[in-house]
Amino acid sequence: MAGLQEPRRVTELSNELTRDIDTADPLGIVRRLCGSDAQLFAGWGGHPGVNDPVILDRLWKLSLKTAALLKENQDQKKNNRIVFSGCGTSGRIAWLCSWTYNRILQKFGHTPCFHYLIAGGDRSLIISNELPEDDPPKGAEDLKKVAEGADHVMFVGITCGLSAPYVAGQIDHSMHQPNMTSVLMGFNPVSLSRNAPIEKWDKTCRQVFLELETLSCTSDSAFIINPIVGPEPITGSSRMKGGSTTAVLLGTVFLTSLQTLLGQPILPSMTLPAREPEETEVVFDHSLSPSLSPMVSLLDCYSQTYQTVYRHSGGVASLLKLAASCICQPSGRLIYLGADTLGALGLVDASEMVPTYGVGLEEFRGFVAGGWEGCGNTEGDLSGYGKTFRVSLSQFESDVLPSLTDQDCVLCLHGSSQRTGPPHLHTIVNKVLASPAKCGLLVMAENGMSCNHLLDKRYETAVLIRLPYYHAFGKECVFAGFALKLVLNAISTGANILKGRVYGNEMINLRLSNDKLFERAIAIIEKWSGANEEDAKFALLRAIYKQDDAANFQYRPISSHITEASSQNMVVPLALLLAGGRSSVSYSSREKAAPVCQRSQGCHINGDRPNPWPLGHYIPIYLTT
Ligand code: S6P
Repeated sequence: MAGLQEPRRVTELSNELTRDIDTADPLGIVRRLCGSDAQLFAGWGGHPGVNDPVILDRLWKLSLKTAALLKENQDQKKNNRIVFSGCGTSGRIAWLCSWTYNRILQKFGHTPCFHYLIAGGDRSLIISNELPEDDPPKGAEDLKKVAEGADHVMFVGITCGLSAPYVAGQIDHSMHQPNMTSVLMGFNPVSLSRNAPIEKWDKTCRQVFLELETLSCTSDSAFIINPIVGPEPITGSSRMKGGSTTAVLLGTVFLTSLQTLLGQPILPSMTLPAREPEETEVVFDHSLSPSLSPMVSLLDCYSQTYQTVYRHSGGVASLLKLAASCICQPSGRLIYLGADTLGALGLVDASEMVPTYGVGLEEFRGFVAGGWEGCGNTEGDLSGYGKTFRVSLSQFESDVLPSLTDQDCVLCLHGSSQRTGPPHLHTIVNKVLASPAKCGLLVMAENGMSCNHLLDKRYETAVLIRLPYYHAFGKECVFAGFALKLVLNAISTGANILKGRVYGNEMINLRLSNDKLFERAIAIIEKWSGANEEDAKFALLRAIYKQDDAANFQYRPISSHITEASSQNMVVPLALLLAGGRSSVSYSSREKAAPVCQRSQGCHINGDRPNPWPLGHYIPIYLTT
């Protein structure tokens, strides 16, 4: 446990801009997310942000080092690899970015050299499989495998909270290898990185990351990229701002390196560096360095994409409202359909709902044209693992389409440059439009492209977002993907808020699937019940083991509590009741845990919800039918 005396990590703090997000209507939710996302570019709390010269300098040095490694592959036929790695959302962004950058290399006749690792393997790309996150030796083992036979490996370990033991194990390995460069990416000061003991390991994340930080002062084989972007809009939900910042930083560094290698501008309007990067004297004021300007322009493209998305707040709110009107129904579902990177972003957004809000696997789903084929994932077709992994449009047609009702919302994700999209997407969309489901359309449009062909009056809501920047290197939907991530995050988060799964700005029905989430649950119980840490933990154990006296369970390792809790729903709400002394386990478990749509449905979707809901009122409704 972090302990009470330990300051909380920035990524686990409550964001003051969203503290009342659960009382807001759809537009109010989107506006609050806009404010929180602004911190991605503006920075937070006097710490260096992404636009701070200190961070820009590190990004620039990293992009130079990468460009040099890529050049060696080209000129000397070296086998240098770049490996992005992380857990949960960080691993998913690692996948999407490595896939995109490899396609760019291939397009220009180069051999792909980007790899990704995700704790738990490819299955974790779309399900919450968070226990492997707590396993440093497995992290190191996965890294050793992907590094086999490489001349040099640039390892980029991503952990938004500087908290994942899996990544700590990898950094601990990589920083002691002569042929590896170690890069740690996360959004806390290193001094606040997680310091909890790790089962079956003799170090903490903080010990490893501090060692890397020291090394980074003297060696060009160690980098810490940790701009502070403020707390998440839903406390601890690093899929949101953490994931977005990861995408922006990886793009800023690695697209710049690819530009240097390929001699091709990322955007047609961009100019190439005036001098060879090797000759560049890196200065802290980037306006003085002509070579730095393409990298900074790229960062500005992301920033303008963010602004453009939120200039469409009304449209995003109307899609959110449509989705929530289904999610708030007893068996409502939200289903994303799309192609290519945009379709894959739908898969990713849907997959994050289970651990964050404790929803069922079927409630949020994504499907992508062609399924796993062409998704650039290491293990190829995963559909054999079961229904959740059947993600192609044909599988949607056979598994889901026949069961669509008017409680379902299907959201079609289009890029304008995809014309009508792949023929199969077009056919399926027509079938969905003829079904009882509510259909929404979201088009990420390139400036100047007509989108009339995509519009169909059978859509209940259609939103078109025209982006100033869309592609990178003429084909890859880099900025469209970033814009779509922001919009989908807003829709799915908003739908869960309106369903009543957020209290204040806390995810109070999180799934306890790893050590970090166990810690977070205790903090939530402490905060809302007023119990101290020890009592909060005891209440949590009572809720997990469904025993009023959980004394026998206290000394078990946390991993066994997690194993017991990870498949249970409503653990934290029950623990809150118990910690507040309002109930006994036997009383509460006699009551059926029920969806909370009774309190939200039909009221605060339309903005007339009592404000605020007192906890004493809220929790009993949550737990009883
Ligand atoms: C967060 C998401 C989680 C995290 C994962 C890694 O919204 O549900 O899956 O991505 O726990 O976190 P981190 O801090 O190591 O990137």
